[in-house]
Amino acid sequence: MSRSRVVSMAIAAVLLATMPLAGCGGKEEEQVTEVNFFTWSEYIEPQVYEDFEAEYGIRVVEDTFASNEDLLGKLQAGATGYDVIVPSDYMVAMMIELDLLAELDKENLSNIGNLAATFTDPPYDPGLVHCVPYMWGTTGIGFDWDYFDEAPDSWAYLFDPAVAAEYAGYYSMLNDPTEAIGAALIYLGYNPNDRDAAHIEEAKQVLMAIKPFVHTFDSEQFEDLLASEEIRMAHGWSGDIFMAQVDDESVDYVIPQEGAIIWADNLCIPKSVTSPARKAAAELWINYLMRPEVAAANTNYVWYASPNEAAEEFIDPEILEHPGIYPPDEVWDRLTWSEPLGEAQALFDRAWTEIKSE
Ligand code: SPD
Repeated sequence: MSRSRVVSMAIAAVLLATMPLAGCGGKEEEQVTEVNFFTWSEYIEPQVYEDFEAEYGIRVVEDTFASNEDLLGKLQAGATGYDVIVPSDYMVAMMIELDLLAELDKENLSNIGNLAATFTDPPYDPGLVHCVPYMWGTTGIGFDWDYFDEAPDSWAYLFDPAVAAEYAGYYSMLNDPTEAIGAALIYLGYNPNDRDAAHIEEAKQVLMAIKPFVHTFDSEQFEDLLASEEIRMAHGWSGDIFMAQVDDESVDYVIPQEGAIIWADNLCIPKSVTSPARKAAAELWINYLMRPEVAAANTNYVWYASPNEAAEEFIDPEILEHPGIYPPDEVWDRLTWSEPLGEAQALFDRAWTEIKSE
């Protein structure tokens, strides 16, 4: 694309984010100076925020959540201040069903063509009407080689009391019902989306049995706990574990042989964003994140796989060729996407409340 075309698209985008207020005869303009971004912790290269503000004069204000369920709870409780949110696949589907997401204006998303074909028509949002994928990864086991002779490549390391007892007090579980109950279901030989009440009860019992061994249920600091060796093993997300490896090279990550959850996190705009100027600014931010260099800078920082094919030439080869980040075909076959559970969601929620409270 020519430089003048890039500049004119940038000007058009800024104009969109500075629109006449409806009903004011076009005399007053709503100046959008901030985009409120509700996302997972440690999910953006900090320089990206600075570069966006320098280019567009719009500051991105970050707030973080620890699980999809926390995000949903906030929106359902009436939070209206967020302009861009980052739900995972199954949660996008649930939010569409609950009418919580705005439709994206593709006119404002000139970079959408950078996405790999695999990610342009996902089952949770066919045709990317409400979201665009940001990062994807897997959920497995992080560990520290200083305390293992072989990789803990089975969920039994977390869930079989006879095995897990050796790591009592030294491992963490994600503070996330879909992930924790899902992993226990896989350990039991079931699908992580199993809706059978008896199977969910079995998974609950597995988690209750190992609860005394668990150092902490945590989704935001497990990578720091691993790097500092306060824990030796963590149920965790691939990229966060590899970020810990940067600080402590004895940290590693394994996808258990029984299988694991694969997921994609997505950029969406809540339906509560009704001002056209605010929505345009949110789309400006989403479009910026899909620039190849920006998408690559984020992947190079967070160690998660990018759905952005055009970014690949800027992604560190060490990441692109990493089997723990871009799993080979034989591992793909063991991965399962989370799905909305419908009425069985209540069974998961009840089991989780009991696990956390008893
Ligand atoms: N530090 C960013 C972690 C993002 C993890 N999102 C994964 C959700 C899978 N259910």
